[in-house]
Amino acid sequence: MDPSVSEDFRNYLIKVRDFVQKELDPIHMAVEREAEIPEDVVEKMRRLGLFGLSISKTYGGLGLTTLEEVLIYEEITQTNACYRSRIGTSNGIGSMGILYDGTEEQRRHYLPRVASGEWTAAFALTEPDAGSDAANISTRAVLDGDCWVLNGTKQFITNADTAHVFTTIAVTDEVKKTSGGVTAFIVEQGMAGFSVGPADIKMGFKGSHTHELIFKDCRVPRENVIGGMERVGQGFKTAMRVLDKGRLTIGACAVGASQKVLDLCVDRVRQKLAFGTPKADMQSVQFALADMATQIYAARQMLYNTARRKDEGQNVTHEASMVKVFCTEMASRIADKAMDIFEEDGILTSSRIEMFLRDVRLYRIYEGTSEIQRIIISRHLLNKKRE
Ligand code: COS
Repeated sequence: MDPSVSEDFRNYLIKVRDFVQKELDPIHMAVEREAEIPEDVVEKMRRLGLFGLSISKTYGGLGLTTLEEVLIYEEITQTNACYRSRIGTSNGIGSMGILYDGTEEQRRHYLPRVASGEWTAAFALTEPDAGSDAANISTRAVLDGDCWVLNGTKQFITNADTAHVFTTIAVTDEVKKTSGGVTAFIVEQGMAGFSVGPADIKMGFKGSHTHELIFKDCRVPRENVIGGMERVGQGFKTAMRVLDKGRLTIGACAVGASQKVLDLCVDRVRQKLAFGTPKADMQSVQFALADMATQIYAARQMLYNTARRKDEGQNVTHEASMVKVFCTEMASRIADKAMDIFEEDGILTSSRIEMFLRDVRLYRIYEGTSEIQRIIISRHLLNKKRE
């Protein structure tokens, strides 16, 4: 345990670990099969405060530091990845824009409800033709009297079916684009002209639902611009700040999943015989485990160090990208190696390896692909912006 965390937090982490082992893990296969987290389990997550990890105490959350938050996510991702998705998207990218840049009135209205889990928040940036190239979104918002009128389509929006609040990014000035022409709005479920499409059918993350969002002359009150009318045009920066934090937490998810896969491999090679002796006695297996553990150790150190630096108020944009690319690519390598160690049994659902192999693949894509992270890192090195 990191020495800088408080006694209170240590006790909370132990409670979360216990909850993961006793409540979440035993049903991880049912959640996968049914593609749904049972509502009574979501209710227990609410009671444990998991929907308010990153929301300040002033607004009803736990107000954890970034380091504390990544420690919690490391625990929760040692089982089915969709549990983290349910809570992490809501009190992460879904509501962070309101916490960072919202008006005091917006914070007081939305954040306590998100922190308690009464309302779920979602983040609507990605579009069918603009995922990585966030500057090229085509959802438009035009001011008409007291409302902004939104038109466009968003895609792959996590928790859209349960969300009440959508941090929605739209273009408000075609010329200025990312430099003053993109605005962040709070769209609420039920607003006229707003609808949620059918659930996507995916290869992994089955218990976490993504949907298309459709805005057809959707009228959003002026007061729903995040930060108020004086922040019209500043929404790209809000989205990028939110993603800086999000990318760190995805790094934590990748480390948590990798640790679990390593633990499963260690158990496996102790029990499984090959050539008449436990596989654990084979040097090739020992070296594979050693390499996995070494990579996880390195990933964890860069994750914690970046989280600490963020907590100190430093700009960690390119370090967060390094964390995301390193940790998530590591998780894929480790899950793939685990498949070698488990051999044919690895493809059985009961091994859990096949689920991790499918799920960790998404970590390399959402909240910015590995290629996007490399663009951010190399731009920092070369100090060069897009022409
Ligand atoms: N924090 C605050 N502001 C930021 C920022 C950050 N991390 N990154 C960029 N900005 C600001 C810049 O300073 C710039 O402001 P000025 O014009 O006032 O100088 C503005 O935003 C535009 O920045 P930039 O020119 O770097 O934007 P680009 O269009 O070149 O795009 C990338 C930058 C590629 C990094 C961005 O499009 C991106 O992150 N894409 C991936 C999106 C993503 O993760 N999608 C997944 C969806 S969420 S599941």
